[in-house]
Amino acid sequence: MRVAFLGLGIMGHAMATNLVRAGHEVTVWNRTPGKLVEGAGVAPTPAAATQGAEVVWLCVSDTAAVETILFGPDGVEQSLLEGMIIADSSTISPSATVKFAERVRSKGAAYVDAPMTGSKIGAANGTLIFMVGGDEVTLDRLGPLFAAMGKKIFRMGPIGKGQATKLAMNLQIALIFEGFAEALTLATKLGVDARQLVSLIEVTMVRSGVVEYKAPFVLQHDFTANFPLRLMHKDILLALDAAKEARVKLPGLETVEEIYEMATEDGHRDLDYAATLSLLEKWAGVQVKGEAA
Ligand code: NA7
Repeated sequence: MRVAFLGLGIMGHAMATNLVRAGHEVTVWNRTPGKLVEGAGVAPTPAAATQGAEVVWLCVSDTAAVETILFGPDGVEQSLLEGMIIADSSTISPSATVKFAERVRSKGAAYVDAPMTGSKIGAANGTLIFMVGGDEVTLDRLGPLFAAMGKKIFRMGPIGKGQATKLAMNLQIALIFEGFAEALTLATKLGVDARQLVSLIEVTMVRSGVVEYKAPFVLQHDFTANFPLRLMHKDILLALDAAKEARVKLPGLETVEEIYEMATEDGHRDLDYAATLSLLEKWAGVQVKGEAA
């Protein structure tokens, strides 16, 4: 298929690369020029990338970025034709998604929200899991593209439900990790070996995919960004906004949001969200290591 891929960050670059590898005709665009994908064409603007495309796939930071790319000067809308499909893999506001889709549909184009999970490794290996909102006919047309980038698609309902699901998923990741980080901090302060604690977690009902994935990095204090803290913070704020719109109270997430805010003030925004542990360590006056502090 002819695909315009807009946004070549950690996730987008790997996704566009997998589309090229699967034989699709890809044209890329990135706000900051100079990012390339081997085997793909490069366009100077979103509007130029969209010309002649069957599908426009977005993967950028936030709601404002998606809005600018779609509807700003030189945006996708300038070149949008009937029958085109816009798929958005950024994690953004569900209610804004519905509004964007309505505007796109007024031009006869289709819209799908397709956020994903699987992190940088899943994007590189083509094993992402997509949670999607949109109609089934459109999703069927996108089948070959999903297959090139991921291993599973969950259709969660009409437009916006993919984003709503993603917020509910990341809410859990943030809270589960916070529980793990607080447990490690307390245990270390009380003289328990962190590595031993992790070994115990792994064989009990306390275990989780989040801990399994993060523990090796955390025990080595390796906070290189797999999923940057600034993006998890953005998702927490999106979830709190969505909760406010829907009149839902999320007290646990509200507290965790404050920790992300303080971690940001401490200069950790571009590290992995696991760096929120640093704040707990600072408050407790300990450092979580492989052995008791
Ligand atoms: P990254 O690696 O931070 O990449 C973000 C991308 O978004 C990158 O290409 C940015 O372009 C682009 N971006 C950010 N703001 C804008 C605006 N205003 N206009 C156009 N393009 C913009 O994020 P990931 O790849 O890890 O994640 C992407 C999404 O998937 C995000 O929603 C996650 O929560 C899930 P730049 O190179 O900075 O010019």
